[in-house]
Amino acid sequence: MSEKLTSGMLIEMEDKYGAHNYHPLPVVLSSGEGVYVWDVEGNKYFDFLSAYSAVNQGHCHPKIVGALIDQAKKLTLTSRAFYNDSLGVWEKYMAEYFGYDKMLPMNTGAEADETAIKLCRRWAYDVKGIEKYKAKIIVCNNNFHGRTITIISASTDPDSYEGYGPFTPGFVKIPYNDLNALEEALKDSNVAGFLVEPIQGEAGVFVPDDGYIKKAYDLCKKNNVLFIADEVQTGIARTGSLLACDHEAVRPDIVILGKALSGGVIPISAVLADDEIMLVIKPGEHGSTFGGNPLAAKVAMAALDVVKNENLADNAVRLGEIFRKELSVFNNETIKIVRGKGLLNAIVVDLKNGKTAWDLCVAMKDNGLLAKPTHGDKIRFAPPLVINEVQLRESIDIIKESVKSFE
Ligand code: IF1
Repeated sequence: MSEKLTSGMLIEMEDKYGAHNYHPLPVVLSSGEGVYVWDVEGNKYFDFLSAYSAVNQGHCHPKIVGALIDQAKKLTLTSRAFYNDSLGVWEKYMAEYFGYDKMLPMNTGAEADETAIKLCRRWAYDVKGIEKYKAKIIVCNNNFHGRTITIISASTDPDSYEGYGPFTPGFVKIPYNDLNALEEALKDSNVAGFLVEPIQGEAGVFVPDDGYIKKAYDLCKKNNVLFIADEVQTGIARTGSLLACDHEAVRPDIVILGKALSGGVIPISAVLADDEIMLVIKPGEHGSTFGGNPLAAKVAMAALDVVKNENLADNAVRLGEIFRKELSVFNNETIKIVRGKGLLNAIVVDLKNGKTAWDLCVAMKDNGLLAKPTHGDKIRFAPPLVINEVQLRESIDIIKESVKSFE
């Protein structure tokens, strides 16, 4: 009886009834498994976005979905007005898994970033002794930390902040990958923190020079400033180590996690820190209705078990090297730069005849692979970390064929 909704009808519906805050590729997905997604017409695609690295463990991973279903039948939400039988277990699990005294659970990446900013400011006044409300946090040009008013106040991208003022003060913006600029900015004794992405995702997977993170950390320590790593996108094995900061053996003072902490099943984020920092926030001073709910606790533990049990970090190292090598030696006019770490990669393209990275993404979609352009000429490639070598090589062939069709 019921009429089947086509892709065209569903796109029209979104256009008519939904806010226009996105401009998706014209593909309407209805199911997913591992590295694959299917559209409503039944076409199959490699997912090379992985929901912006939230689906590192692959779509609908049975262990994670199983944990979700089991817990959903028992208890989903209690609020933090009461204890629940899962949160403490998860907190202990996180402390042992990541090696921090404590965690503070939230839901979205932006909320976790906000939490880290609050922790940093409270630490500035209560521990470091900065004069009240004078604390500053250093951030980098071209950062992406989320969409709240405070976070866009730290943004240098007009698409993110333009038209939304007045803005939250207290941010100092410096160039990324520039240790001299950091050293200079750290001379201000009101600086309390340095908030940084170990690799800039939205900027087009911009990987800083080797040693930047370590030297930046050392400079922060020298100046009694908190080194705060936004690992929302780079964390949870995406770049080939559990955290991207692990590549330089840096242990940040505060770690911000989101996205793949749930394997893309429900929104789960968290902040990790040791007691000296975490305990500056007292009961009633910060929180969230859903943060720390038992469903999230069980899903996050299952999602992190999968990362370890399936050696996703090692797989990201090995397949990432193949991916970059194959596309680098692929001799053509179009791909100007191939860069990234682990399975967080991007290409910078130069297309002729007024064609854009968007057109190339549409062509790849038609050939069975989904990716999204960012900032005009860049395309990010970040498949689920459960991808195997055969699937990766098939995907590389699709990318090459699509590129060739533009030459
Ligand atoms: C969208 C980008 C990726 C993040 C880092 C915090 C957040 C994000 C390092 C906030 C979110 C997203 C959000 C998504 C697009 C996406 C993105 F292109 F915008 F930059 F992944 F590369 N810190 N990143 O990357 O997390 O509140 O969204 O859970 O549609 O806006 P959130």
